[in-house]
Amino acid sequence: LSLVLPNFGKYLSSNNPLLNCTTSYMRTGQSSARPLCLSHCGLSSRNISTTTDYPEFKDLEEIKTHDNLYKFSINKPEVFWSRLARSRLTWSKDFTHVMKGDFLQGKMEWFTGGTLNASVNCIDRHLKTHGDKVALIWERDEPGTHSVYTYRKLSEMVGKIGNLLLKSGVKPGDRVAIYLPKSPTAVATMLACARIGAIHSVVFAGFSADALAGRINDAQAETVVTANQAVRGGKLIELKKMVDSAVTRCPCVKRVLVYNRTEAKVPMGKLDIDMTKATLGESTDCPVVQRASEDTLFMLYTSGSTGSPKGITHSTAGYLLYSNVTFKHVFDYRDGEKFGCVADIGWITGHSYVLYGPLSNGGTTLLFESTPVYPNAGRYWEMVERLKLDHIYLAPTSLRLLLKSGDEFVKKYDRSSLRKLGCVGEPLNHEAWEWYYNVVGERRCDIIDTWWQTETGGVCISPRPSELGAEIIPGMPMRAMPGIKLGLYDSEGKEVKGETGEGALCICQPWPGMARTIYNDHDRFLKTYLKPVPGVYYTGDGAHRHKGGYYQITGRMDDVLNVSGHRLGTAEIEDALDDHPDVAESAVVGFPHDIKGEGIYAYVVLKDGRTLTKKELEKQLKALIKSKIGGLALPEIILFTPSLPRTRSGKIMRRILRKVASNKFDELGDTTTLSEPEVVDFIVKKHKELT
Ligand code: 6R9
Repeated sequence: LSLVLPNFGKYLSSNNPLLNCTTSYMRTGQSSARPLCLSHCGLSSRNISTTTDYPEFKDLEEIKTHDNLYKFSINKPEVFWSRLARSRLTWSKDFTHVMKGDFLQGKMEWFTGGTLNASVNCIDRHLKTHGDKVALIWERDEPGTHSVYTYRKLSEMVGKIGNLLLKSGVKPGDRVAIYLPKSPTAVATMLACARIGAIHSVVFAGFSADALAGRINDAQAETVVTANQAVRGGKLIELKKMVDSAVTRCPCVKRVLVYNRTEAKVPMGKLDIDMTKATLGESTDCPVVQRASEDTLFMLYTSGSTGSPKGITHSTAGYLLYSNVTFKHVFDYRDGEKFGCVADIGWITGHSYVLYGPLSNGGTTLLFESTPVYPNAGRYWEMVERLKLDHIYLAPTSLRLLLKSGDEFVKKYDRSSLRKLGCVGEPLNHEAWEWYYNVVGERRCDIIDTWWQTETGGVCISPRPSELGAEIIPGMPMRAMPGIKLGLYDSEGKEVKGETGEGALCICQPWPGMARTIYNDHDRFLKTYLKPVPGVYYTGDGAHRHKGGYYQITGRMDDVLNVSGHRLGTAEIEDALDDHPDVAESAVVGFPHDIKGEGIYAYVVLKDGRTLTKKELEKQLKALIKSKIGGLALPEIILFTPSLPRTRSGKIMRRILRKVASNKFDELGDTTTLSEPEVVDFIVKKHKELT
């Protein structure tokens, strides 16, 4: 039964306590949650207008509502996407084919024959009329400090960095690793890569030197761009030191560009180039390299259930179009508004909704360098008041953290500028939804819970866009985006038909924004996404389809953890633990965590004959994880055990480990068939002592 979809049971909504509230509401109709009729939101939920929202369909009589538009997008994807591509993007050469290939062939191509450049679409085409418009608002870590960058200023920065990259020998198709704090320099470097046809690979600056080295080597990047230091929550992070350490293990690296985020002087070696000095003499005018639609715009590493992180690869035209269109319609972004996505540029959310979506729409986008609690839990709301943000887009984990600090931190600031409240990364639980809607948004703003993935390029499920007054139900992203055909599949790979049901969430039709491959490993791409259910894209998430066809995400079905909205593979953490000379083996699972959504729980088996105390070992294991992956992968609990529960054929029973970690002792099931049933009693006893 589980041949097709391993781990199938993991998705069931009952396994995710954060969801229970909403699920039971959906099932029983009880709870304070009610479908919200948001007609009072006026324009924000207006009916579709083909003159203002989608001018590219104004000659089509059949499109009057969002529902019509959705059906049209699914039935005539080529017309739908080609019209949008021609009107929303600027091409140096028009395309000849809209789409080729399918999921069964394992190769999809969009807009072939066409050429374009992403930096031209994000900057140059706005310069003539909008050169003085603010492109970036940089909210620096230091509270109360921000600066603004116009499109013209950004264009000059991109030109200088582009010329520096060219002069240093970077060629089209080369990979450039970017390990920078969220800053205008980071955005300009990404766009400079796009301008000269290089592929950027941004590595989140919270990852360790080892993690960075792994990503540099996998991409064979010759160029690394970093900063002397980063500043986060008032603390200095020695980025350049990390790069120095990483580069000793990366023979492919030929140059390291260093941006000075702080005054601190750092040692500079023979590969290092001071970016500030080196760009001084460069021209602001950088030649544009036109790219074929399917040329790679960027790659971004993300965790999978096995092996090392995968270099998810995105195309130039398809990705750019998808981030452009979803940005405009999911958030109903209007000209002149300030969009505040607080995600780091090291994640896909930062790529699509800090950079490519907003800038390709000529919008004003926020670069938030700090944390939600620095200097206190009022940081977001003080910033909203000072900058008059129209939109905020954040992770549920930060809402769960902030709501614990009380409403005063929110209420003392004026939030009347806010129009839409978005979130992404993990299920938005009921309590956090209510708080976001009632307290932060004063019951005025739509809550936009968006579901998507690094691999999907942009939002695929979201309550908006939708009809006038359409309900928004707490706890679920609800509606498929235009062009996205969703399906649920059972453990045998058969589609779950009917209005309601539960199963593996799949996308049944290609869309332009989807990842094209895993860098240098197309077989892994096919195996992970296209082979589990032949003919559709397999997301790895489970979902529940409710009445009305609304989707609720129930969580990952594989061994991927979602810790504070960050994806982490259990295998990566186990690899780091197993590197310790005293560790014989380990098994890592997730458990429900109030704030992080999921916490990390490590079961560790030690070798015989070690001399260190458990306390000392625990310290060393944590240090090891920090150095191999980064602080975001630190386990909450490490439980030392003489062995792990296994089946008689030797397979680790992760299901049991998860149940113990979640305190579900009465759901352990029959343990008598295990090879050493007594180990379960030991683990339960130890767990109770530790928690
Ligand atoms: C954009 C992003 C993707 C995974 C995804 C799912 C989880 C994202 C969610 C959500 C419930 C939502 N996820 N949005 N779960 N509700 N609105 O987060 O990309 O880092 O690749 O993570 O995050 O499990 O599969 P990424």
